[in-house]
Amino acid sequence: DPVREHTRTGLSKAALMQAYIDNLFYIQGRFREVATPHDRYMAAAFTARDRLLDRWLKSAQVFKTTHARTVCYLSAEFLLGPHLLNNLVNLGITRASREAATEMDLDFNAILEEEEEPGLGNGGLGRLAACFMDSLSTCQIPAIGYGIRYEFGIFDQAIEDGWQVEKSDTWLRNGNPWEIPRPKIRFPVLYGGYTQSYQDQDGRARTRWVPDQEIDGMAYDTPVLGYGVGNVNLLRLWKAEASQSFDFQAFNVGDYYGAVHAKIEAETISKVLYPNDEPEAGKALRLKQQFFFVSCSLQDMIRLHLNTVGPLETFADKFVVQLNDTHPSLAVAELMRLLMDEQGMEWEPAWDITRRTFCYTNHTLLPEALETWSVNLFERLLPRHLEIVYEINRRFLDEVRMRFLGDESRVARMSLIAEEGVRRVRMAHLAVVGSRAVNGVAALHSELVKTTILKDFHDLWPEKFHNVTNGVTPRRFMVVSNPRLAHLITEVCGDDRWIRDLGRLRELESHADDPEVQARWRQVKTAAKQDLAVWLRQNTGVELNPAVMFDVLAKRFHEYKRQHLSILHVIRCYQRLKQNPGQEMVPRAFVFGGKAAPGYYLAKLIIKLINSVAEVINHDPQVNGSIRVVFMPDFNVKNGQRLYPAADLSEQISLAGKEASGTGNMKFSMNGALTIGTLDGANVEIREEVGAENFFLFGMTVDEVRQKQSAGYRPWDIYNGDPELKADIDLISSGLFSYGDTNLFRPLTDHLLHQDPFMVLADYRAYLDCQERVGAVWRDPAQWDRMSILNVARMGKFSSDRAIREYAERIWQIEPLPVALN
Ligand code: 26R
Repeated sequence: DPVREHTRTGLSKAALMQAYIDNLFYIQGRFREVATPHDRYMAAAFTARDRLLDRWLKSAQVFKTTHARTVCYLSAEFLLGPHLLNNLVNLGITRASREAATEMDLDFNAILEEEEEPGLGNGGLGRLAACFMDSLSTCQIPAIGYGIRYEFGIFDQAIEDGWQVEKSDTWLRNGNPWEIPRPKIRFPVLYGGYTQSYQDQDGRARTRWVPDQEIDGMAYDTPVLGYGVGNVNLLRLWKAEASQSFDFQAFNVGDYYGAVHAKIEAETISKVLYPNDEPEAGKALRLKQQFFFVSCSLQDMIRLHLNTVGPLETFADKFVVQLNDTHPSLAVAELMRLLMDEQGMEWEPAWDITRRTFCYTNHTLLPEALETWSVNLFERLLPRHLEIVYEINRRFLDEVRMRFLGDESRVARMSLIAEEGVRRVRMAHLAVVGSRAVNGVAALHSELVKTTILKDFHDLWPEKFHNVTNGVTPRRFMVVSNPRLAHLITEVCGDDRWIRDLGRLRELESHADDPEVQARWRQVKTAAKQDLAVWLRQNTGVELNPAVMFDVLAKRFHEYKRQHLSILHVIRCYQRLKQNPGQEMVPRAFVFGGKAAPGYYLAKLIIKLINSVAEVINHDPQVNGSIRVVFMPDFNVKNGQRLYPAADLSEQISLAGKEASGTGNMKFSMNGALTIGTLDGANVEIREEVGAENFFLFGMTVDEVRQKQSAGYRPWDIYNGDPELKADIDLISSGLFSYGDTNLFRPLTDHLLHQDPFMVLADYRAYLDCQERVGAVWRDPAQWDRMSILNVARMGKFSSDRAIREYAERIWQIEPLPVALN
């Protein structure tokens, strides 16, 4: 009976309408007549949130009464993306919501557009954490995500005169309806000062840390509902505040200005996300951020444990803590400190608990991205933790010496402290020594972890090393972002069970050659391209024809990802058309997107080059009927959701051995794009799954890269040996794309000709040849559609549900705990 259905929990159209009207009035304080688009969004968001909270409380009850083993996912980044539609999908009420909106004469899509996304991450690593939160809930694994509630997330990117310009992200300005502040869940976090020895009541030698700064972390909770289940997990993000005791003292001694200053300084800690994927030496604030969220999270776990299960001896049975890269690896030292200094435990039992609690995921092989902190800075901020790290190291190196007698160079390589130059703490070593399990994020990457950066550790503890290939959530990246495709798949497969069991997409295989399915498949793709074209016209002024191939490269800008290889291909197409206007060429729209770290000069210059090439090509009537180039500004989750459904070709062209996994590669392929890619990261496994004949492979293998490098790589010789390559680079140097300025792109061209650390020139010819094959297949639409359907049909492995199940079984030893949906 819809009339009696509860306004805050009911799922019918009638209940949703009533809830929306109530929320608009009682929460936003607005009459419908004067409501702004933002008011409407808030009312809709609260309507969804009410329905989450109902399930959340039930989940919390079940987890508490069963003393459920719980995964704690510690991550400095959670790149969540917009919540509203995702939550409606997981609640199963998209249709009812749409109908409710229509009946109230509201523009449903406009309401969705109004949401400002929480961009609390840089790229792959942060988005992976968000996909994992969705899958943990959907797979019914009790979990808490712990991180930082940055007031400013990743910057918004604008393009001005072809250059990237960073604008500050003000996602909290209009309020965040998805979080629940918990002013009473608050922990002190300490920094600085010194340590001293003392004897406790039993006469035992103990260490006391006398810090000189204390701040508070306050919890903000966001409920994360699984798809079609009652399970809701918690994302708990910490905000830094001045500690109340400190505050009080300062005001009392009459130091008003000092007290206000301390407040500002405390709040700085969670103010802004570092927008880099590379460490900056000596950034004390970043180390403070890492310690801040780690300390709050561990204190929270200990509190939860003491309140429910009891003795800390069972801590590692109650919790398993996954470290998302080394950013939270201070947790190893902090848990030791909490157990010993605060809870009175001895070293051995504390170390036993610590080592049974943590697991560590590595996300990068790039030496420059491996975190180290100078011993000086570490000691200044965390003197007690440095002592603990030294003691862990002393005991660990004894173990190494016992195993490898006399091998002192091995001892030096494995030490937690790098001794060459300024002494530094190696965070990856700390994470490995303090963990039960270590994993890479794709099969190739995990092998390289074992044989290169962590080889010595693999020699010592081979059983610690695992692979869990990444995955992405099909809810957000198919159902939410590509409803037309989801609808078609459901119809062809006969039901929508594929959404939670992605292996069921295999049903599509038998329809890959069906002309009727192909036609509808093509219509769906064209409609998505149409949508993207409208957005791009409105936001960049560039017009794209949805009938041409959309060739898309979207990801963070990094030399190793080789966006410049792709732009060389664009320039080649341009020159061929100019030199031979009658030439038959498959028309393409080249779409680029991605942010560069604000201090990464070459990456920003590559963005400028793309925009400069776009400017020339798009304004040249001789070619712009065949090729167009557009740079989508501000590539983020929301814009990604516009891009993935509209791509025909997905560019995954990193130098082999450099991309740990990639996850964009999966998002594109799941939406029916074919991949042109190297044998790198998860591309290897995607190709295995979809079949070599359905994947455009090019480029050197990891071994070939090694051979070329050790033989002495000379890009200059390649340039001189390939007239087309030479002409492409020379065209950049000529100033054609820079209003005659022959110096603008010099740093880039010189770098390519004389260094080329990511071997763009070495793979150039293979890439062009492969692009020819792409063009040839495009000319045969039935062939293309068949390959596209088979790509989607065979992507089941790349659901983050599969990844989470592998973690649960092989690494976490945790079982699903269903929460009933009533
Ligand atoms: C040290 C610090 C400043 C830092 C270094 C590196 C911060 C952030 C990074 C980014 C890394 C860790 C990252 O995002 N790696 C990406 O992780 C994805 C998820 O596993 C992979 O798909 C992707 O290949 C990898 O680059």
